[in-house]
Amino acid sequence: MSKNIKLNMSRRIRRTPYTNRVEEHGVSDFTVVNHMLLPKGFKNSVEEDYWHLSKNVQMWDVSCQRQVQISGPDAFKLVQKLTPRSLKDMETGKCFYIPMLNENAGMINDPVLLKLDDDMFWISIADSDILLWAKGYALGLNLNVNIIEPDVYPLAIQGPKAEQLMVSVFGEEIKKIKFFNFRVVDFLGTKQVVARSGYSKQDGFEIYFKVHEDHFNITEMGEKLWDTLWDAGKNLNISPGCPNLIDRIEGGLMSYGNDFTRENNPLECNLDKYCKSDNSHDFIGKTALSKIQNHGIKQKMRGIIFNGSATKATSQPLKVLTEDGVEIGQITSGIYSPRIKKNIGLSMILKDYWNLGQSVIVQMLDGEKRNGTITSLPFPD
Ligand code: THG
Repeated sequence: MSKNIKLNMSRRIRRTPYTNRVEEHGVSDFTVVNHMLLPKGFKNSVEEDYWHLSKNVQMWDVSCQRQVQISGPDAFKLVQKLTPRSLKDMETGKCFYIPMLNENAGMINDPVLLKLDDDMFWISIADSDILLWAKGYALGLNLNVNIIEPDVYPLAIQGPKAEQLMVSVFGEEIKKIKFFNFRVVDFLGTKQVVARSGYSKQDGFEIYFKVHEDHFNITEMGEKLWDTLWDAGKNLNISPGCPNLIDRIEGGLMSYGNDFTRENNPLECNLDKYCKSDNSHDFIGKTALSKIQNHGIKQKMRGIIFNGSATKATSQPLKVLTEDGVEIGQITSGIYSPRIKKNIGLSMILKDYWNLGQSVIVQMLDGEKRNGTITSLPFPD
């Protein structure tokens, strides 16, 4: 598509409390996730942002990680039915990465689940309409739950200096938050959920900024949070940022809708550890999943390192072939890695070819053929 075709902005493409700030910082483009704007880049190249993220601290508007809040007497029962991962031992204050399946064991989302209380959960979703799915299922089962999308706008603080920045704003307690745990901290008299997590392989935090009833001006409060963090980060070389494609691919973090879809089951996505076959609980897709567990899978997500000039971020999948021209997969996220000094990509690969070290051919969009090798995920250091 030509560079000067613009996406028409309308109310359906929702702005966030930070969009004004993001625009003031010179955002170059957006994508849309969960019907909400997600910045894709600023003034610097993806590569400059990658190096900055690996050494400093960045602030990301990830408000599009919408929360599906499930509360009430049947909340646990419903949430457990939505995932093959057992939540039996999940404690309040924990974050769990959970696959969500349809009746065919196809992936419909891969959110982060937060347990706020025994009868209160947030599902921090990737790009599909889980609010409707959960409501429909609860209605069908006649469960006693309340399901809403609360006014929560996650702001991510990512990078090795993230802890230092967070401590300066929220206090020493921040240091006690372990990976994939959260705590409730104070911000200007409001209670905010802060988790140690984020869509990168760097250290970092996600502030699930919530607008409380007595603050009807969401944007004003959001900008206050943004400005407070920004001012505290100036001496740490803070910059605005967004999920970085190089860092994400190197880290083997998959993107729903890009790297996997409803057509894929969780085993193909290397999510086996969240789908133990000895789980006793019932969940959507259980019968289909156990069939797949018994019969085995046909393809699996792998890393590919490939030669040739530095490729820009893939906008369309690149075919992966054998030397004889048999199609064995497609790279759905790919880019040049300045650390590995080769092009890298994520691809589902057919079973006969998924062994590590297997030689493959990557076909560029103009037809050019490049030599490549299958590698493990995350990419080796
Ligand atoms: N943060 C929050 N919500 C999200 C995302 C996020 N929702 C959408 C999307 N991202 C969900 N996808 C992922 C994928 C991977 C991880 C988080 C969200 C992740 N995984 C760790 C890993 O693979 O190393 C650890 C998983 C674990 O130990 O359970 O961080 O980024 N709020």
